[in-house]
Amino acid sequence: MVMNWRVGFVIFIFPLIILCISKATRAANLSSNAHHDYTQFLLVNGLARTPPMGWNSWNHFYCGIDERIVKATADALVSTGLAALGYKYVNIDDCWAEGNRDGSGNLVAKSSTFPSGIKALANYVHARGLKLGIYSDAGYKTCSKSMPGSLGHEDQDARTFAEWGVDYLKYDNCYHDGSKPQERYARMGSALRKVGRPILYSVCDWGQENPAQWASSFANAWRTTGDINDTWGSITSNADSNNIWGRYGGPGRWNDPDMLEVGNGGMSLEEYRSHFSIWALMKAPLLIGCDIRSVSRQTLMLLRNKEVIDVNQDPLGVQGRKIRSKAGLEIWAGPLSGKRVVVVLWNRSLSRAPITVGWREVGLSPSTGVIVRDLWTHSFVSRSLRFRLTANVASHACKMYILTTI
Ligand SMILES: *[C@@H]1O[C@H](CO)[C@@H](O)[C@H](O)[C@H]1NC(C)=O
Ligand SMILES: *[C@@H]1O[C@H](CO)[C@@H](O)[C@H](O)[C@H]1NC(C)=O
Ligand SMILES: CC(=O)N[C@H]1CO[C@H](CO)[C@@H](O)[C@@H]1O
Repeated sequence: MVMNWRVGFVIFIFPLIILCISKATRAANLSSNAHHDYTQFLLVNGLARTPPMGWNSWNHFYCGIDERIVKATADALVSTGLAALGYKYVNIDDCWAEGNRDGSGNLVAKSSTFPSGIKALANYVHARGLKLGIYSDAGYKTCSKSMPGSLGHEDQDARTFAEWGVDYLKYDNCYHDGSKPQERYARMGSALRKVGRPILYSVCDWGQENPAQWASSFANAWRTTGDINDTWGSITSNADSNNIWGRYGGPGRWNDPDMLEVGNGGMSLEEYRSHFSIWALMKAPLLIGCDIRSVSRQTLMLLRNKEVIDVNQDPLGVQGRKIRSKAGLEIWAGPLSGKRVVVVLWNRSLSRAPITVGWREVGLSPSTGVIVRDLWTHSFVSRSLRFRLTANVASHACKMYILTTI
């Protein structure tokens, strides 16, 4: 099934738009899940059936990376148990290559920081049951300006990545020629399809020109936002921007509000808990952005919450969304497999307050008895609750539940 993005647009996106327009005119009805009909449309590479999970170097290290750090991170993913929970992509971001291509026009790993080369690194990572991701740019230089981008070298670079055993490409948007991202990103998508190795393709054009509307025929994920940073303002703003495109995500193709900041030190524990919970509910890629070699117990407690990870990796693959918001009171919810519903009560304001969610607003019949599971206390709140649930939520904190009708 090889197709260019225009054909993809007509076959996949156009019906989705019609579906969205017709759905948007109705009240939220989470049990009516027309999206489910589209889960068969995985990309031809078959990847990202559920949102990708792993680690990326940028949020903590920026350009300060080398092969020692990447190897130690791979080891730490295994020793902390994170790898066994699904965090399997070890992704190198910007600054891994020499400033110039070699005589044949190939990208070359930077000899001062990656002296053994990327293929050796891929072997190292693969030997631990993990996968290696790399980074390039749909322009002439990457954003750091320290290495070449792939614009005009798409086929050659895709072949290089495949030869090295790369499993994932994050493709950035700096220093391009002014042409449309639709064209520049489709070109790399088509190059990757030809190399005979499944490479997860992650579009990073910062949401420009609404990639949700055109990237899903050739990419496994696309950024919906500008770069995240380690602040409350950034995670709330990225969550809201990503929320707009909820109906376009699904198995094989995900909205991406950017990599996790959990553990980088700029936010409180409760703020990081909210960040992780909402990213999981939105079916965002869960790419850890802290230094796993020295990760704290508290950070591990968040990142290793299997009940929350299971929401993110749920086979139904429907992005949860904001269903109510008033005076900092927010309810986010979405359907899960097995006719279950995930709910996050999120208090974005400055003091503790009660938040109530009614069964009707999440698509459940009001008088139905519901089993309520708290995913952060790992306990059952009730095994037969009717009508509604109320919780006291501290400032900037959240509660996360799965509702199962009896
Ligand atoms: C939600 O959708 C389901 C399935 O299409 C339907 O049976 C149910 O009546 C709908 N509920 C509401 C409240 O619209
Ligand atoms: C962090 O992100 C927020 C929201 O996008 C933005 O307003 C702010 O300027 C950013 N801060 C830094 C230091 O980049
Ligand atoms: C979601 C929610 O209940 N938010 C509350 C947080 O606290 C402030 C101040 O008490 C309330 O006004 C919000 O409604």
